[in-house]
Amino acid sequence: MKQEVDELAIFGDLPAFAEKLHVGRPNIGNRERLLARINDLLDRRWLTNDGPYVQQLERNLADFLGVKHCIAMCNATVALEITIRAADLSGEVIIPSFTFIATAHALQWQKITPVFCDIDPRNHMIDPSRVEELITPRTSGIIGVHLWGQPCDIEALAAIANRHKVRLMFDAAHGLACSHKGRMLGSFGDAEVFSFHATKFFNTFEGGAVTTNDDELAARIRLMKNFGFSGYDNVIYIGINGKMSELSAVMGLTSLESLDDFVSVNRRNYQQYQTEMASVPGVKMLSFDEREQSNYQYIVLEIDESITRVSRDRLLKILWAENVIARRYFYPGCHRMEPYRSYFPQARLLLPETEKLVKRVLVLPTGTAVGVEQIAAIGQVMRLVVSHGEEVSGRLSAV
Ligand code: T4K
Repeated sequence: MKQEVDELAIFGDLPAFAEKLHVGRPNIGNRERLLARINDLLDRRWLTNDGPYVQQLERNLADFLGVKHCIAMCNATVALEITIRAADLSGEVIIPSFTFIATAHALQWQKITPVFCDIDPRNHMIDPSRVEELITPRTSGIIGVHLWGQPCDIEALAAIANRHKVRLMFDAAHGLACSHKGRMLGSFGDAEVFSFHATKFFNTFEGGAVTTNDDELAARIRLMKNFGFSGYDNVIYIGINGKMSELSAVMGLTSLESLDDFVSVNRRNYQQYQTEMASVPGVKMLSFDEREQSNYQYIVLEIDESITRVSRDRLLKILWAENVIARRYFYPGCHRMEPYRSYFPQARLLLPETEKLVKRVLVLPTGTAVGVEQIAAIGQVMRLVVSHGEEVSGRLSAV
């Protein structure tokens, strides 16, 4: 015990814990270039409504992703809503329950029923072998979610969508700069939707984009995100305000220039975490496929409580008390949140893998605000708590 007490004393002095380490701390590009662009947009007095910086960002992103159309938006939730409407989805749409609530809300907001599908426990994503049994005459589409920046089973979902003549879209909120079979996410299915929220690998403060190779769909989405205006004084469609501002666009253009730096810091952090977590019993870390391009933005652990001597939730509290603001994404699953919990009280019976996974996952901080020494310190805390359980955890923190 003496050694642990000594280690505990060291923890108190570690700079890593002097301030909070959050999951989701934004990656920020070159400040001078960003401020110069902000000055420029102020000088031009063109702040929003398809301004030159938004157009530039759309072109640069479309080139980067190898897709015909990129339509920048105010956030991914509105982008999902608009795309769902532009693609004429109705009735029921199959999605995973293990996702951020926005995937489900974007449907329900439009009175379309999200039908929750179970996940493959190996990669946490929608399990294509469970999709087909959920298809009914009311099914109009499938939305796969590329969780943690990893592609879901695109080919299997495309085969099902083709067979049943339903739309296939992807929630690619986590997926910028990630590839599938060497091709960037962004041009699969009928359309893909990215989030550029502050917490994402690439951010525009708030923001998002729809990408598609479908000319007609792109044209409808463009109209819908601008109230349905087709030129001055002429509205030809029902629309909403989904526009991205110039301020967001300059943040995006600046972030794009730093993308390689963001990836290399995240990859370094990921490798450091791999080393640390290899020696934490009962903890498995999700790995990225090194043959593909990844943004390494999510450090995702699965905690096996039958091996660790503390529960996942106790571990989370201890980490918080130690200023490591880890998260239980996407606990407890959309099906256990309102209104879905009330609408589908039996949904959990069809989601056994989701039910297990939401109790196991813990996401740790990474990104350009996190350094390797801090990760090493997190590793030390995890090793101590997990191997000595309550005995040590009571001393580590007052939670
Ligand atoms: N689909 C999927 C699969 C998604 O994950 C998301 C969003 C969407 C769709 C919808 O995209 P958007 O409409 O947002 O573009 C956060 C984000 O707000 C949300 O965008 C994201 N997913 C989700 C996974 O995470 P919360 O409720 O966890 O946010 P919050 O405020 O707790 O912040 C998360 C962490 O980030 C905290 O530890 C604090 C830190 N943080 C946050 C902000 C905003 C910072 O350090 N700086 C910041 O500026 O949802």
